Amino acid sequence: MKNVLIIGSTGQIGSELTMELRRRYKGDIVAGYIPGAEPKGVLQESGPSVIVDITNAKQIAEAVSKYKIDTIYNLAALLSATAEAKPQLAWKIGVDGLFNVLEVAREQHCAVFTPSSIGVFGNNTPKDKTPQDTIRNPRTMYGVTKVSGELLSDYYFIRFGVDTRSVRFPGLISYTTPPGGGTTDYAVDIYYSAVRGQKFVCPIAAGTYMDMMYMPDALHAAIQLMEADPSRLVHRNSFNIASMSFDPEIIFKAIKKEVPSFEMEYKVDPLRQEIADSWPNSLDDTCAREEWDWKPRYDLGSMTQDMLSHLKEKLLK
Ligand code: AKB
Repeated sequence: MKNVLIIGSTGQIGSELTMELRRRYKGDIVAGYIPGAEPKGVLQESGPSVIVDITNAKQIAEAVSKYKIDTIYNLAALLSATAEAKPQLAWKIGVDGLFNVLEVAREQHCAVFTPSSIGVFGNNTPKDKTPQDTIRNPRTMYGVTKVSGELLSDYYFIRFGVDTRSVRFPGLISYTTPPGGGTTDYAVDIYYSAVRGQKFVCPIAAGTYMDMMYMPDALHAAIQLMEADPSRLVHRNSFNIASMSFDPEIIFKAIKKEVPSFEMEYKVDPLRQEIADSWPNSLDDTCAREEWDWKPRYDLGSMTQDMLSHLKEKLLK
């Protein structure tokens, strides 16, 4: 029996993670949302939901107490490009919000999962096969909030024994809920253009490599880490995880193999390009593999076939 609160349950990760947790666990899997982003359809019908604004500590505490929550998945965040446009709000949600969650977890004895990101790394970090323990000096507000979140989460574990765990997600690709305001969003948008029969206008330059991951692997990583034997964990906040690294040309070619008429042109967005240039080309995820048996299931080819077939169903029905 597990009672779980998902903060940010209607976002890109939350909408799928909530359903996956409901499939796996008995108990209350509670979808936390903010007004204006209410759960709909099966997400709303398949379990309890509650208004939880991460900036409101009282709301978090009341939801945790009401549903006897043992684990919080804290998915509230602004993605990298949006965080540059709204740095104050990004801090308020990413750091002040996390502080609220950790305090409630300390008082009410919950485990906490908070996603980190490849955005914790910056221009001085080794670019290829970026190690687990290395320089974290981002120059974006998104990266600053993610590094702060990693440090704060480790502090709560060391100082108070709160069971905090985290992974550094790469760009996440899914056909369910689109991301918004991220630097890696192009790798989702490109599939929508291919299925709609449109030419894709790519905001990231050819030759820009970033790590990416298919959503089923990302969900599996979060849940597998939270279920991992704590005695094996040398690291906690946060683990490098990886499954594929590509640039726009490589993903374009993988899609064109399935959709021969597909075309792409470039119109580089300077903000997103600057952020992408500061991120690693690829991560070394050896520690995640050794400490909790992380292993991705999808590569670019199998993800592309799955994405295209689901998007055809969704968009062309
Ligand atoms: C973004 O692009 O901001 C995110 C991320 C890699 O953390 N998808």
